[in-house]
Amino acid sequence: GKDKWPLGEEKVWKNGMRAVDETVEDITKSFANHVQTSLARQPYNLDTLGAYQATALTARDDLLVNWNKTQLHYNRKAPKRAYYLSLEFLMGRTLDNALLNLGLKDKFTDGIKKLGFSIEDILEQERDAALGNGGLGRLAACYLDSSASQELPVWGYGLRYKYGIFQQYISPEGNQLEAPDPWLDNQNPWELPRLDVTYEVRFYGHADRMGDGSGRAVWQGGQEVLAVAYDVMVPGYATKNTNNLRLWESKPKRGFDLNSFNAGNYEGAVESSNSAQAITSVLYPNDHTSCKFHIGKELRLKQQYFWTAASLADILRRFKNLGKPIDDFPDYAAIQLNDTHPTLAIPELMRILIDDEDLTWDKAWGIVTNTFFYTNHTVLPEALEKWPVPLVEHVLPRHMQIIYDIVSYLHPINMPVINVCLTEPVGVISFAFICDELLISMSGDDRFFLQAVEKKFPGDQGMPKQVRMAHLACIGSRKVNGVAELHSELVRTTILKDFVEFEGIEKFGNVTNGITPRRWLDQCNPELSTLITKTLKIDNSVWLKDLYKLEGLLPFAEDAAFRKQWAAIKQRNKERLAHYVRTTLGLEIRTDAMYDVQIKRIHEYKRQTLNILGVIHRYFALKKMSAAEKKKVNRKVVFFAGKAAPAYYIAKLTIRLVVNVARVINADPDTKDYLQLYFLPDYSVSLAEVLIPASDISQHISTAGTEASGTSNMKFCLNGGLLLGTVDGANIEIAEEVGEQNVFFFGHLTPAVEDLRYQHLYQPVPIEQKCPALAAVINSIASGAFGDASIYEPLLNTIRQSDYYLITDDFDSYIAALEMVDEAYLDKEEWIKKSIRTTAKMGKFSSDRAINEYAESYWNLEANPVPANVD
Ligand code: GLS
Repeated sequence: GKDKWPLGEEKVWKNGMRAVDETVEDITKSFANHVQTSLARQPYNLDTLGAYQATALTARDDLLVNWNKTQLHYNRKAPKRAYYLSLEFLMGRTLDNALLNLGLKDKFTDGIKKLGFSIEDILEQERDAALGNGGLGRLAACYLDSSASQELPVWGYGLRYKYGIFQQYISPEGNQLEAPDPWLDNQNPWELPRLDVTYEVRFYGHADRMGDGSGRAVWQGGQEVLAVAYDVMVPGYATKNTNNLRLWESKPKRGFDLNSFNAGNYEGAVESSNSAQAITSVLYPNDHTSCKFHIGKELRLKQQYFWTAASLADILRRFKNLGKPIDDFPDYAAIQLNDTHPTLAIPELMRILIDDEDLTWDKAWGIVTNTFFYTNHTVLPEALEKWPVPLVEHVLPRHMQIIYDIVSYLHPINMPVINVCLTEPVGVISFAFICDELLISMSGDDRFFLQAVEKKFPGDQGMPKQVRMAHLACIGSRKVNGVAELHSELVRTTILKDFVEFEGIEKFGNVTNGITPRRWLDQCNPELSTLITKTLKIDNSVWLKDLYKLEGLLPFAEDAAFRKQWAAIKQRNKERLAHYVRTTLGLEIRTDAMYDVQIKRIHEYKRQTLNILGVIHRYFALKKMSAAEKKKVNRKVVFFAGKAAPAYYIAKLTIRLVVNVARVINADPDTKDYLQLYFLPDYSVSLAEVLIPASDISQHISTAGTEASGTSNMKFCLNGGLLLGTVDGANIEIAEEVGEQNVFFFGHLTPAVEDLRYQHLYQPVPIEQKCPALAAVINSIASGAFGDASIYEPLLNTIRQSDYYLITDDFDSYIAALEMVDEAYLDKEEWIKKSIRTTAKMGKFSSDRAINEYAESYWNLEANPVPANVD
């Protein structure tokens, strides 16, 4: 009886309900209507931005029709749902994806043309939603797309940052400059404010145990802020199912503090409101949430708790509406922790179950450990999140009690052992190490914090213990997984080794990452998508939902006419990229060259340094060649793009080196016809969509064992770009699928890495001796070939000294691999065959496959299509 029409006549209601636009005329009517009413503008002076807004509002109405039906259907059926908690959702643009998933792209294109605009121009107006740093946030976005497309009831929960990832500018000297990204300034048609859905979230105060042996406590006082929901529709591809991404915004609980105001303290009154708003104001710009950069960032801890508390409250409210006993909670909700950022959800659910729901500890722990699932995304030791105990105690006193209780509950006898596992003194990563980094790379805030800590706890001893979030996430979850086979094995054998022993190997699995073929092939490479559909002779909605169907392309590698079309599309994609560079940067780049691309966050472990040193090596080799010799070489354009964390000094120096090498090379008449180099500023999802389809070869060259998976490697290969990489992350599984003859591998393997690092420290060999080719390159930089040499000293020293990332060990094999790439490219027909075969074998890397693995093996979740006739 709950969903009866509220008042009046059913027929009248039904008549008034909007349907998804079906005809071109429906679309143009809705567009004109939005111009007139929602935008309050006149058609005669409508600019392209206005046209984008009207288009977006029209598409949004269509999404909302399906979104409402999905809610209704799920409310009636009450299936188990999964919740994906991610601090980052790197969505990029929405309009094109919405039109594709709705199946309305052609009709919108027509209608918009009739109204005097072009769909391409309109799509270009949209600003990226860049609420993420890189791979981890983009993975979350791909998983949302796949969940809806696979008709799985999966809801996302995140934060509605006012500022997304910073915008990157490059100064004339080659320095990265950061500017804020106020992405909401032009209004965001893709979100629905739900001002009625709010929760109160508490910080600080005090937690008093009841003292009745129940373990319960009362937490009160402190600061209370309000979480307000904003909903973002997530349409599935070729289905009505439209899921929801709920983002929280923080607001003061009371507009402002009336008491302070009446006492004449106006500033004090406004301050509390500012401090509440600050919580969701900015995305932290660090990939690999490194404790080096985060140490003691109270605001980040508050972000994490604010978001997990609001999300859990919302999930529990939805569950309670079902009227089931609390013990059944894990049958109705699976909560996926995307990295350790939402780990506080574990003590938070314990708190609710014990303090509010009055459950025994055993019962509560049983529910918690059947509800959560944890995905680890990195094994880099400096990137594992840790929070100082005094800080957690201060901000979340009740949660700190619960964390201690978890420790003693699990292993009352072995408590000291586990205690060391869950919390550890900072001294384990030596204070001196952190300090060294600080002197060069920390921002002011962090330095003050550390100085204060150092004053309070001089030296290494007695530093505050830290809560290790990966350990807490692991013990509080039903299952734990890594994101590629090698990485999952490293999780089991390194960072969570002790837990495998305690809890059994069955708890630890692998789900290799995936990417959505809708955005990363159909949308970004429409010509290739059309060719594939024509060639496979099946509807694109078939292969875009079952990517293994691409195998049908294999025989066409032998078909010369097909190869010609394949190559022509790559060529046009290069021209599209060249056009982008011309119009945005005013630079002319050749299109009759091999395009070699490395685009990702700038990080030492990803080794952009290896790439730029390789470029310099090639440059000097070219300089030595005669004109006749040069004619035989492969023309090449090398592209870099990526942001550096604002406090990551070495990464910023790497950008500076690339920019200055580019300046020299691109201006050198001896070589510029054979080698060009570009650093494209402000890397984003939208820029990736232009770069990836144009690439012949892309570089994924992390030190073995450091890149958990990588996902852009999959995107390049899906678009027929070949892969040059190390035996790391998902590169390995890509090679397994496409065949080793179609990838270019080089470098030392994971098991060798530790010994090599040891040798660097205790049996160092001078670079001149170990790797003369590299020494020559380094010396050229050090002698000023690319501008003021002293600037690059700290960067060069990372290689000359401990060379933690094995540049000196891998350089020669890297150069050899580049030469193999050149050789292979000279045989054009063979190269195109490799390209076709690569695309054909990428079925495994659809995020549909990955999300189904989570649904089946982890969440126990079933597909639940919204029927055609819900109303
Ligand atoms: C990351 C890893 O570094 C990537 O290798 C991985 O593809 C991605 C998604 O699983 O997660 N971990 C991280 O902290 N940032 C990433 O991009």
